[in-house]
Amino acid sequence: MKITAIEAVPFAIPYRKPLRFASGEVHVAEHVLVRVVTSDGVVGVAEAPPRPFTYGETQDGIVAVIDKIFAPAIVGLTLLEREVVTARLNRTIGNPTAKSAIDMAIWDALGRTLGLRVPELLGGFTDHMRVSHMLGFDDPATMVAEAEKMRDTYGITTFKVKVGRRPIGLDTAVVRALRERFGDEIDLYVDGNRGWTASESARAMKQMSDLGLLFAEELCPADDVLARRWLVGQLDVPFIADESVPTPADVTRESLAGAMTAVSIKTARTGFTTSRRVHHLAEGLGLEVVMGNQIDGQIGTACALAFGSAFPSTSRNAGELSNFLDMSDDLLAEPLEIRDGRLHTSPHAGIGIEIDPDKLAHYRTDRS
Ligand code: MUC
Ligand code: MG
Repeated sequence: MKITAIEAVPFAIPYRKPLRFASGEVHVAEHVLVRVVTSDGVVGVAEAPPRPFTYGETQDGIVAVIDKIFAPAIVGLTLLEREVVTARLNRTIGNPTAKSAIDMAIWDALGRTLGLRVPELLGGFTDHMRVSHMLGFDDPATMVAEAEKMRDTYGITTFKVKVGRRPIGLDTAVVRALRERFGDEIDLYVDGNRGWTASESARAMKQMSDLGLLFAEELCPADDVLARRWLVGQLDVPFIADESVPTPADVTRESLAGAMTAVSIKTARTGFTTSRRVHHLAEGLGLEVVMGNQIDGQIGTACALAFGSAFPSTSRNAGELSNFLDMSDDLLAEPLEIRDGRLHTSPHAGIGIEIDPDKLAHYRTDRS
């Protein structure tokens, strides 16, 4: 069970269509595959998605921090020393997705070594999650057509609509068009990625007050401290904090400040070990939970599903588990399949995924 190597392999897979939102856009999945190799010959895998507009990480930076700092600090530990791993990773500031991919690949290797499934090692609450699809910026007709395709093809009936553009009517028109097209058939919530001010957010939420939204997410910056508290205090739906709470301490701070009433747990940024801490904190503070999407590929989605299915609060709401559908290809030997609006956890040990070696050889960018 000794960790003998940690490998960071950059790869690039184009999106069929880019995802656009208030803080950025993604055209190509330039992620890093992380492999944890053990003395028993077991290999655990996970992926790190660099999101410079959210965490400041880049693909090159993730490879460098793993090769130069994290791998030397962790090789030689066993798979059971996960808290030692976490403590050593946390000696370095930032780099959340690089740390998380290492953590999750270690859990994967542990599950494979023991012949046990990670969802059950984590909590084992259920074997599936309902799926929520994230709709990026476009005009109302195109976004309605995408929702229609997702519902007809995959049975998805929960949609997170990206908002935060100016004028606010651009986005409120989209949400209204979706509600008018689908009526009560679908659930809707909105995510502003800090694009609006607090007063714009308040106005937009008033304009949409008849549209039955489930949540509002990160509509304005948490750094607008008093304005954000003012906004959250007047909303009649839970306000999800996402990129403003990358650590458990941030969740505590923002909750005590009245700046959030729900939390997005993203395994891409808190792995399994720290996501467990965020989950327990949310339970203690009484925050509603949504499993978020870091614009993950299928590897990252399998990780979010493994964690989300493990607990009641993380599996209650639909999880954001479908944006890999916008990618032109992926690395898994057996692709994830969304059916009847649900994803089921893998029956296999560990996270339950296998990398297709031919696909990896094709998409990796560190070898010509
Ligand atoms: C989301 O929920 O915000 C877009 C930016 C980011 O950090 O994550 C995605 C999705
Ligand atoms: Mg968000």
